[in-house]
Amino acid sequence: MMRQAGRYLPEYRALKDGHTFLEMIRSPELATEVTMQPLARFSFDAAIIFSDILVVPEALGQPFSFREGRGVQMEFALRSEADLARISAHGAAQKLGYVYDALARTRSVLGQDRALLGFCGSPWTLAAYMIEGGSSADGSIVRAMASRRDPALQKLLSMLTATLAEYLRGQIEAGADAVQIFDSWAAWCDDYEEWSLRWVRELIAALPAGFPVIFFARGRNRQAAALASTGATVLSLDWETSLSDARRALGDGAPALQGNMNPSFLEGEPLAAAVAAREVLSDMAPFHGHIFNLGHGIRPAARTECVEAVVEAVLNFRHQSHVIAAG
Ligand code: 1CP
Repeated sequence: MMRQAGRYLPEYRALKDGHTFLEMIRSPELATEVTMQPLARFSFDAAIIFSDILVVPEALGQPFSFREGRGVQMEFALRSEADLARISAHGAAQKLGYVYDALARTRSVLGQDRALLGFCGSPWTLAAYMIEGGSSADGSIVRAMASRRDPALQKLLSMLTATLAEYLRGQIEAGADAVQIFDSWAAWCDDYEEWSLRWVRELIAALPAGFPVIFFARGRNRQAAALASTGATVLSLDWETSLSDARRALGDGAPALQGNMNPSFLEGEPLAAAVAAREVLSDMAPFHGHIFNLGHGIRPAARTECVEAVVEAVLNFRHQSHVIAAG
């Protein structure tokens, strides 16, 4: 599940009492421990490495911290070609050795029956953080740069794409079984093909042929065919659209679809959560190529009883469909 670690688990909160988030992601031992926490509780069949998309801007020379309350703050904002001199792609992917170490460590304790996911932000989404100078309500600055076709934005996207390609290849070498690309601020992109999709396509093309890539583009679920044109193996969709509608729009075959239960069901009653999970599964039962997941990250208010109920519902559903298939 996306963002499977985090504040909904008491054991995560306990670890966080003694360490900052940044300490935890920079320590391969702690990152492995946090990655494994939900796996010890629940029968998930994949783990996503505990890290953050913002480690890449940091490796390029633009550190980040957390704002009081909510959101992230970059140490400075990139606004012009002159500002680009403050960052450098040189050796950036090598500075992320702690992520590769965490992946290798996690791979060795995870067991062969569970998949390990690496990840990164999309070039556009990372550029948005770097240009806005942190979390933003509307992305107005990066949007304006795109609409005037600012060469600084083009250069930044190109630099990010090259660095991300090296970074993902490092993750794959370290043992990731698949990688997920998060385009969380896809909705801010007025010409989506020009400023995001073509860079994602270039990034995917730079990975080993056939390596599984999952693409998540928040707010773009209705454009599944455009998302598929990146060459992604799997599209991760939220609950904005039904998976079966997306499947029908795409036709049979690749890409597979991941999703898309609304995570707010994890904050209510376990029975209702199980019903919601079965609805997603039934919707996709007539089709091949579905990976059950939440439609977005798990939130701090999620109840472990609800997560448990959802996992059970998924396992039982799978079992039933196998029985039906066998009969
Ligand atoms: O304890 C805490 O409060 C830290 C919360 C937290 C966590 C658990 C942050 C801060 N990052 C993470 C880990 C994380 N982030 C993972 C690892 C998997 C896991 O822990 O289960 C992943 C895959 C991410 C991805 C991520 N980080 C995205 C893309 C996914 C999405 O939600 O759209 C984004 C946009 C970020 C930036 C980020 N990191 C953290 C926060 C609070 C934010 C969002 C800031 C904003 O709203 O702009």
